[in-house]
Amino acid sequence: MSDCIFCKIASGEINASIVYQDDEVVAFNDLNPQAPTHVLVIPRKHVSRVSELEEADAALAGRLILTANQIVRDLGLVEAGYRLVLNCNEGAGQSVWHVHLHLLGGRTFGWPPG
Ligand code: DGP
Repeated sequence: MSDCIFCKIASGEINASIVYQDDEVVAFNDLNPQAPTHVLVIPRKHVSRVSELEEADAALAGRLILTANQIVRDLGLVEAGYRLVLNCNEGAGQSVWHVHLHLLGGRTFGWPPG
């Protein structure tokens, strides 16, 4: 989508601190980190919100989680614990309309989340 900031990051039109990318997904550091490690994992395909993922996107949705898992393994964060978050719609705090998986690590997290 031409006016989507995360599509522009995926295409390289806008700079981001990219930690991983392949044909399907891009992972980059969040501009406003909420933890020592805060990476966003996005599909290259534009999907506005997680509720709009369809059956045909099953492998892609799984790829987001597997990519996050690889990043936390590379960073040595698995044992300490980490959190994966998908905010859907404004009521849950979504502010960018392109599916993104938050990967948060490097500190302890409370429950329930705010
Ligand atoms: P959410 O609130 O779940 O929609 O998360 C959106 C996140 O995206 C938020 O943590 C800040 C981050 N973000 C917004 N704009 C940019 C940007 O231009 N670059 C990067 N790296 N992160 C961004």
